[in-house]
Amino acid sequence: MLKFTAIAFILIVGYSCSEADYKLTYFDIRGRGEFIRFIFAAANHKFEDNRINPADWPNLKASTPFQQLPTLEIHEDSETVILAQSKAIARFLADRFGFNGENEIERALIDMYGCQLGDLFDSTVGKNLTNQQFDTILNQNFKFFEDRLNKNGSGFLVGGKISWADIFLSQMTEFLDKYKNMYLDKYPQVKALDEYVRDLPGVKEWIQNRPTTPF
Ligand SMILES: N[C@@H](CCC(=O)N[C@@H](CS)C(=O)NCC(=O)O)C(=O)O
Repeated sequence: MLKFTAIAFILIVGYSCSEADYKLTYFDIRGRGEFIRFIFAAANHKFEDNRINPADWPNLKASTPFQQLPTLEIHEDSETVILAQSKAIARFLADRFGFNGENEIERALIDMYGCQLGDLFDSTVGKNLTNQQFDTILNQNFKFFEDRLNKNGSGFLVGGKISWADIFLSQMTEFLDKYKNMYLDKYPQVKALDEYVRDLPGVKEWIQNRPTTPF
């Protein structure tokens, strides 16, 4: 009887704790996928980094929810869920891994900053801006985040611990390439946050081992 109970317990616990498998599908670039890869890295959580060849995209496109990438396949308890929209994916993983604040207000602020960073990506990366337009947009954004970090005082954008918005901000600085230091030297709080994120053991390891891509 004892043996039976023990086996049943193991089965029930094993079933209810079955771990999810994650497959992130994106192109072989950092683009809109890298901050999601950073979230996995910061959480030290493994995932399948499925980088598709542009030649395979036309065939795959129709099978994605909005005919765009990234997508995240979640395999859990013999079910598969497919998420699209990079920020929805980020929020979901942030909830899972503890990067989404402590209450509704914190989550709303994290969301607001994450959306702003998404807009910053849309208005700059791959856009044909003049140097002056680029400089104005970046300084406006960095100044905003520098002020938030100063006001919050914990080194993070919201509350007392790291959130997906902090991770997103750090990852976005990579798009500045060789101009990164030139900008970040003017915004010491943003620079310190960026260094903190890149120094997390999982992120550090990810950056050392990830594929090298031009952007
Ligand atoms: N709002 C979407 C935008 C996704 C998006 O624009 N994906 C681009 C790559 S960065 C794409 O799939 N392009 C290929 C296509 O539209 O055919 C998100 O944040 O995930």
